[in-house]
Amino acid sequence: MVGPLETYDVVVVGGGFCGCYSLHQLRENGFSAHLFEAGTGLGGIWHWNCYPGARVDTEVPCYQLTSPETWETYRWRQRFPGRDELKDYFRHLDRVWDLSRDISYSSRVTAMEWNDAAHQWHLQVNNGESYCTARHVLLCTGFASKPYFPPIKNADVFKGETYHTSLWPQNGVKLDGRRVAIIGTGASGVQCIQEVGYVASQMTVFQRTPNTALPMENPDVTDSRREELRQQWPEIKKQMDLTFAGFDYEFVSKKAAETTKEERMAMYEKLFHTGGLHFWLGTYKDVLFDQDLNDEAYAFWRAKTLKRIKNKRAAEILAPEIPPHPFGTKRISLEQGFFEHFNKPNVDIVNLRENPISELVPQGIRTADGVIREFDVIIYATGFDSITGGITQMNIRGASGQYVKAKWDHGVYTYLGMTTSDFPNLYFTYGPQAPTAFATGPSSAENQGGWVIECLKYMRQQGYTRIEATRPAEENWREHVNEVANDGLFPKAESWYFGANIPGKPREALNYMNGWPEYRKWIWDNCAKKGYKGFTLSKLKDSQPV
Ligand code: NA7
Repeated sequence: MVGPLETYDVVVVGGGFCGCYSLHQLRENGFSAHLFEAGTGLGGIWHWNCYPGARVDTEVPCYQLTSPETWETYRWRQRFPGRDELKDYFRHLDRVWDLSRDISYSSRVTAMEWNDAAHQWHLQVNNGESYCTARHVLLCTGFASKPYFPPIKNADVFKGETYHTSLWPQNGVKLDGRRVAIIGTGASGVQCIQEVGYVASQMTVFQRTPNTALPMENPDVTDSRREELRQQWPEIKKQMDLTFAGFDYEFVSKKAAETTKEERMAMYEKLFHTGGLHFWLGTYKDVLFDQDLNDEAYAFWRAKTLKRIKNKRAAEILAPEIPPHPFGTKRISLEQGFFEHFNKPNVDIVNLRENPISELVPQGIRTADGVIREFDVIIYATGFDSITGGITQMNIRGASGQYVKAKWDHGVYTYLGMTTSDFPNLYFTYGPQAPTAFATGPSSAENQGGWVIECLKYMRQQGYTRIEATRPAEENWREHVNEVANDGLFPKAESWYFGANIPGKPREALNYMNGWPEYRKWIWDNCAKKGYKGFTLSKLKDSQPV
């Protein structure tokens, strides 16, 4: 634990990909930096997400940082690494970069206040257990650090055990032979269900919206494949820089509308069997813009999926004839045997659209039809106050005395998805109005963390001690982000991409949906290379610039 009023050039909050990368780069560039991490270890979401089956949906080698000293010596074991492998990767980063010497673990930044006289942030850790100051603060709190519990009536009367997937006990939970309810079928729900389904004596899934999950296809990375990837990595990296989502594959260059149905079916067949997210982010781009083409892609997915579900009632709930939303406009998950679980006699599914949960009772869950189902364990796989929650929950007070939460209560305003006016010298990565939903931790770390560090170097070189986004710049950025997001089928879905998963949250675009190459033009060509256009820079008299 650092002592009271320790002063740093930069405080980094959060020890996931963005935090690790930024801490290392800051130190390499001569800044004094310290990282506060609420968990007991590195990994960010991969520290907290230790529920059964937790696994990343981005494939190796794209899901890694690109500094040679980190990838040259790491041996990935699976195409889509599981949680233990990801934690192991973070231990590797720690070893290679000696990160922990500048990290305080079990240390949550609970409040921050800007001191305009000193051009400094004053930070409070663990509700006043310790304090420090920093000229700059970089929030690397990720897009999913504030878990969401839906307001279920009498939630506290249940006598069994309840868990949220993202707050899962690090030493595990006994589920073998127990009666388990799982609420939610997003990415976490699907992964959890397909593991719990093997061990629970009875598993009931409470689904609100079907998940058009795609087959993961997750072979081990053989020695020869690993060697092949190592040799191809410099080329793969170049390719990743050119793609929409920072993967090593891209949307098909041809428009679906210019193809025959036979061509499209052949393409869909190939993409579907490639596994991963290819059928979503490697398909024809106009599928996400044209309703007829989109319906066709859904019908393809449905036909494939129905073949796997023998139980007719479950099939209609999991893969209904009418799509719940245009295909691909909510986050698609990857699955491994998920649908087959619903063929088992001890697995049931409740369609919450027809039969919502009315309340919890001591022995389990009562649904609107009056039926009580009894459970030993209830698992909330109900997601997060995504993208903004990790920032707004921190009590951050800006130059005018207002809190970020209050500023964003009726709509998010950021400049370039990394800063917000009235909060000088505050930066965030993997957050609102950035490519977040179609990005990965590593791509956000290097693109956005890299930009922030260049900005700090520029300020140091020029003697600036304060930088603040202007209001017009963030108004323009907000307008652009919303304009791009509303062009296509995405707004038709009730998704966290638009804040729709949290009751009362403003409905607006929380992601920049034009992909990394366009985003990079904005942050570099239209801003940094123009002397940080859209920002006001100033100097503190008699101050040592950092
Ligand atoms: P998600 O993807 O937000 O999924 C949350 C799930 O919980 C989803 O199925 C929701 O249904 C369901 N949910 C939310 N509120 C309720 C209520 N009130 N009643 C019933 N069901 C509810 O979170 P995950 O943790 O799975 O994944 C987060 C991201 O991590 C994921 O997108 C990947 O990027 C990785 P809904 O669909 O809203 O009807």
